[in-house]
Amino acid sequence: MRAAARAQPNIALIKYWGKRDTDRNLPAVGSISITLADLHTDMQVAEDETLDVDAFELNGQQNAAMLPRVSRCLDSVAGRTRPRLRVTSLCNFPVAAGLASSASAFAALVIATNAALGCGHSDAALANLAGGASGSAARSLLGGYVELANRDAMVAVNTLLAAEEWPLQVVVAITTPGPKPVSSGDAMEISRKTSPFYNRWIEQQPVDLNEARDAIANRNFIKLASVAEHNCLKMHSVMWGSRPPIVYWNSATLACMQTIRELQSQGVAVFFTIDAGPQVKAVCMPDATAKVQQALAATPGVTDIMLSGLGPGATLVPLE
Ligand code: 2P0
Repeated sequence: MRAAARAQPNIALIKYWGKRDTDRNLPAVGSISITLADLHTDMQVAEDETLDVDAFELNGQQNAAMLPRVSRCLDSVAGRTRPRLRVTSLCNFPVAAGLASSASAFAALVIATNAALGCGHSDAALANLAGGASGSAARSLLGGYVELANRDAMVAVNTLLAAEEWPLQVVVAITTPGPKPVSSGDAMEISRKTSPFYNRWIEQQPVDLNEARDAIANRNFIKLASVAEHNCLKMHSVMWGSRPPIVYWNSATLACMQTIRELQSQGVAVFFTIDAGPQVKAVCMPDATAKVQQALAATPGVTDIMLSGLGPGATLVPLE
């Protein structure tokens, strides 16, 4: 009645923004992401008869704020008549700051819970359970280049390319370590209800997905860079056009984009992407990593740099 799992966050290159069903947390669009190697969440799930309610500890501290969401995810995996569970999460990167910590957390949580309680869910079912908790979590079940597709009332994830088949690097420039002001779930709903660009965003997504899928299949960096930056800026345009506006960027976010533009003009193989937070993720060819890291570290407002290659999907790990 105990199991542990490790999952890595993923970075969307073609973004998920918008829900077509908030109750089941179904995304309004498909998306394509890369799973990271060097950032991770370790999640342990253990039955504990002494508890009256579930317990959730994040990085050594009880976390009451996240507990309802964790308990809902446990219910969805193991049913409401399940025993009370003690959930312990260790995350080696900042949480709730636009670094996809909910993706790695919920991917690891469904895998560990399924194993701890012997629920016997299929991989396809686990993707829907992870996605039900956090849309992007379904993608962290798999490694490398991952596509999430909408299929009727379900999501389905599949690997487009394994990490080692095109081992790009990611340099993350941290510009503010704190949590974000508006959760991405709330922000998506504001966009759906108020942004004049929302419907066009949904309509155009298949075009970007096709282009990115093709670029990945052919390992065409220039083409992937072009469609990923376009898709990222289009998503942020939807947010900026919302009422109230949703602006996750700060001045350092823009400075990092400028740094990346300068590197590109020197022929460095790098592109940026930005999620629901002010951090900038620079995706680059391996031989460009040192140059990209140096340039971003020297950009005003950057407080920290994290490096990661591409890695595997969520897996069970031995109990400590
Ligand atoms: C993504 N983001 O595709 C997009 C890009 C943020 C910007 O998925 O409401 O935590 O839990 O389903 O997955 C972040 O949102 O949202 C996200 P919920 P999630 O990575």
